[in-house]
Amino acid sequence: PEVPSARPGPTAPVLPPCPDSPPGLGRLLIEFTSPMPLERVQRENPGVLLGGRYTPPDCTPAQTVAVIIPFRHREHHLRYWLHYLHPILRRQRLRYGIYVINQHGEDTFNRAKLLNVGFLEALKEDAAYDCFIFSDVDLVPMDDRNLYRCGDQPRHFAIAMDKFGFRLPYAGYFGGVSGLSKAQFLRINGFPNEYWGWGGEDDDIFNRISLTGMKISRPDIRIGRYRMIKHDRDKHNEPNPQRFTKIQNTKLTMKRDGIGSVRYQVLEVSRQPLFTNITVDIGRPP
Ligand code: UDH
Ligand code: NGS
Repeated sequence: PEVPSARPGPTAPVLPPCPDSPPGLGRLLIEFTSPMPLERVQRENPGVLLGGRYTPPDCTPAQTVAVIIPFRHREHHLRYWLHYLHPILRRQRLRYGIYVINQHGEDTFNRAKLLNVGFLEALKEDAAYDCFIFSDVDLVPMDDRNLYRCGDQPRHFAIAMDKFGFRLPYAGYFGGVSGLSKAQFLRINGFPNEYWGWGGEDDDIFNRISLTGMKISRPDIRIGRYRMIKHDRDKHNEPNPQRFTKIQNTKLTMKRDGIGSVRYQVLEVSRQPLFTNITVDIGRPP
């Protein structure tokens, strides 16, 4: 009998790699004055799949990016964030998913612990995530050349915020929006779980990165510009009086306090059209 030829059967077309420097990026006009109904944002982002997932249709991205947002009672900010960020991330040719980590209840807020939860829960949804971008809900980039990707060092994106006069407030600032590869995140044992209330957790993360011999990478100051949505201080997120002593002790605490020790209970996972909402009980300060 005839030996069948080794011709491959019908397969999906192999897409070229996505560009390192996607075309058409630059300065953006960002404002938070006109109201932003969620229905409008959904209508304007039809290519986004349930849960806030997106894959470029015409190229293969090098990374899969999970964007993690710490959250409680900021629906109004989230609508602006989704309105601006989905088109930006799409233009950046990223494969991504959006995870809003919603702290249940009214106990003291804990930003860094929520980010740890986001890392673990995103990976449960898709083991392909290899890059994690941690973003406050009230920060929108003013230039989409600020690519939401990971590199060979941890990345700080929000380096020139309007509220700081478009400058870094201090050399070791790592707040607002940052990104670590899965390997970088695990190398620092993730983020601290023991910063309840406002302040210091980003400095602790900076210390973890320095103590493990990594260096922060940052975009050009002209590109890393951000607008922050103005807001009053939240309830139940008062400045943490322990933060100054805690950031002196990162070297001791980072071994026991981190992604290896985070305890929490997921109460609900809800796949919305533009994001995955994960409501979580993270407990309360001791
Ligand atoms: N966050 C919430 N809900 C809260 C507290 C914090 O969603 O109740 C999240 C949100 O993603 C926010 C991030 O945590 O962007 C960081 O918290 P933050 O915005 O309170 O921190 P920031 O430094 O503001 O921006 C501190 C209060 C400043 C008051 C200034 C009054 N003019
Ligand atoms: C530092 C805080 C950081 C904070 C930064 C900017 O003092 O957590 O200010 O704050 N560190 C400590 O308190 C130890 S901001 O002006 O955005 O409110 O991110």
